[in-house]
Amino acid sequence: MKLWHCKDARSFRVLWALEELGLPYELKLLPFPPRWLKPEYLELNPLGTIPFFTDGDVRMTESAAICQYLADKAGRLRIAPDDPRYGDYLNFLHQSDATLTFPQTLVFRYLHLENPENRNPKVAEDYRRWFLARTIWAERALADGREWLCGDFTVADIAVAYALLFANTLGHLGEVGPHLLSFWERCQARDGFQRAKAAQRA
Ligand SMILES: N[C@@H](CCC(=O)N[C@@H](CS)C(=O)NCC(=O)O)C(=O)O
Repeated sequence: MKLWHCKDARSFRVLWALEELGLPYELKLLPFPPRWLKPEYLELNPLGTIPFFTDGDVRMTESAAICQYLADKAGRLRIAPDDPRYGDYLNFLHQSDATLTFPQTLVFRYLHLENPENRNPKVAEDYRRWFLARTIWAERALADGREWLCGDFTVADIAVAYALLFANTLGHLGEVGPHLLSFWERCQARDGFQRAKAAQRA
């Protein structure tokens, strides 16, 4: 398996899942954003986005889907379809990017990535509030004292926790709820998380 990755970008979900599952992989580190700084990357992935992941002939570009693929292939860190928590599991997995990271990317874009003349603090502020409002589902799930979103640790925890990593990068982590903040502490303490951080440093 090969993973194209930029430090602390959404591909970190996949890197962390690979480390938690103990799967062998080759890491290809790119500068961010690759579409500008490594234009030849577009020949591999015409979207220009990361992650880009291959496993033999399989080619994938969606971080949450790749985590689901890895957990299913390994038969671990997932909730099986015959388990009553399966719906919750899939919901968190997909919520992680479609509902949580999506507004964060607009904050990032309109505060940092755009050329100065195109930056827009009002858009960034609106989507910062949008993100914070959307964290309520996970915050409430954790309010009963459970350690992980579905009870056991799964790739859905990895996918949702990435939104907290990004919140930290963007400077709004302190505004999420207390249960999510404790969850984020537990995530960072995991060996798999630490190994993924070390892998991207190396
Ligand atoms: N929905 C995709 C989004 C992938 C994506 O947009 N990644 C961002 C980095 S976090 C990216 O590559 N941005 C650079 C660009 O669009 O040029 C996922 O979850 O993997």
